[in-house]
Amino acid sequence: MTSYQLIAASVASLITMACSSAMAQGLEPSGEPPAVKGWKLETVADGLPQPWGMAWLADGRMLVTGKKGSLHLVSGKQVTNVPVEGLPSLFTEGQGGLLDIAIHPADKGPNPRVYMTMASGTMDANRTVLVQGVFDGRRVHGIKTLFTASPSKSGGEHFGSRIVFLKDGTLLMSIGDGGNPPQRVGNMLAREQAQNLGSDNGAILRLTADGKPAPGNPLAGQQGALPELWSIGHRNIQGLTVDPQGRVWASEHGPRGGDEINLIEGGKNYGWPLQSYGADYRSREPIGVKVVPGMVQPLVAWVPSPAPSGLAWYTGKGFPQWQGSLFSGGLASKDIRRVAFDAQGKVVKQERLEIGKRVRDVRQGPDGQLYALTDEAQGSLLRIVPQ
Ligand SMILES: [Ca+2]
Repeated sequence: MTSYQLIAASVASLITMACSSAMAQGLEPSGEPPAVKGWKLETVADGLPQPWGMAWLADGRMLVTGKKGSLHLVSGKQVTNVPVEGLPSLFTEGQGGLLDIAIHPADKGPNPRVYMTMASGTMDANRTVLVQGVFDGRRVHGIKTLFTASPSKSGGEHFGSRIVFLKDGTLLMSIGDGGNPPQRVGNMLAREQAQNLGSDNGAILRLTADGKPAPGNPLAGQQGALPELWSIGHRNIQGLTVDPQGRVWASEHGPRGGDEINLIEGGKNYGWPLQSYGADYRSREPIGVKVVPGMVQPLVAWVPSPAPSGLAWYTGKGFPQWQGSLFSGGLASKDIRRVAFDAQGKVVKQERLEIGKRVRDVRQGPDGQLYALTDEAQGSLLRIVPQ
C-alpha cells in the first residue's frame, strides 16, 4: 500500500466505525399500513393481457406492454393492438416477458422512439435486454437491441426491468439478481451477482439513449467494474421513478419479507444479499444481516412482503394532501401504498389504498392523475380519483 492508500483505508475504517455505531440498530420494519379512504377507482380501459408497463405519448395517448409480447395503444377508453416488428426472441417463462416501456422524453412529434425492456433467451440461458423502435402511429418498427445485460442466467426469475429517463437525457434501468437459490451463475449463487462489479445483475445501470454506458458513471474507475453500473446490491427492482427534484426512488422485492423502498444515489451499495430484512424462501433462515457498515439502509422495509411493482411520485392537484408522496403498487398485497416524507426525506406516514387486485404498475400521468395496471390475464388500466 502507498501512504495515500493507508490514509484512505484508515479514514474509511473510521467512517465505517462511526456509521456502524449510529446505524447498528438498523430500521424497524413496517407491517401493513392502515387503509385510507376518500378516493375511488375509475376503469379507463379493460382487456389488457397481463399488462406490465405504461408510457404516455406527447399527445396524451398511452402505450401499454403485455407480458406475453403484445403492445397496446390506449386512446380514451379504446384499446388497439400495436404490432411490434423485429422483436428479438422473447423469453416468457415465469417473470420473463415484454416488460417496461418508456418514450424518449424529447420526442414530441409523430414518430417517437419507444424503449422497452424484455427477457430474452431460453430457460437455460436468458437475460434482460433493452430494445428501441419507432412508433409510427400504427406499429413499432426498426427495433434495435440497445443493451444486453450480462452474464446470462437460467430460470424464470428476477429480470428487474424498470426504465426511467433522467433530466440529463440518460436512462436508468434496473436488472434483477438472476434468481433465488438454487439458481447459480458460474461458481456462485445467482444472487451473489448483486455484489459483483463485473456483473449487470442485481444493479441499476445508467445508459445513454443509445444504450451505451453513460459517461461519468460513479463506479467506472474501479478495477473490474462494468462502466454502465450506477448502483449495486439490489435483488429485484420493479419500481423506479424520479421526482421533480431529480431524486431517484426505487421499490425492491426482498426475499420472504423485507421488500424495500430506497432513495437511489449513484455509486452506492444497497446491500443485497449481505444486508437484508428478509429470510430465505426455502430454509426460512435470515439472509445476511440487517446492518452492514458502508451499505445503504432502506427507507422502508416491509414485513410481510407486499411484492412491490410500479412506483410513482405524486404532485397532482386532485389530492393536495398526497403531494410529495410515493405510491408503490403491491402484487401480493393487492394495494397501493402511500409513503409520505418530511422535508429531510424521512418517512413520516404510510397508508394503503385497497385495490383488491394485483397491482403491476403505478404512474402519475401527464394530467397529474394516478394510474395503475392490474396483473391479470385480462388486466385493467385504472385511475385513482377523489371520491
Ligand atoms: Ca437493500
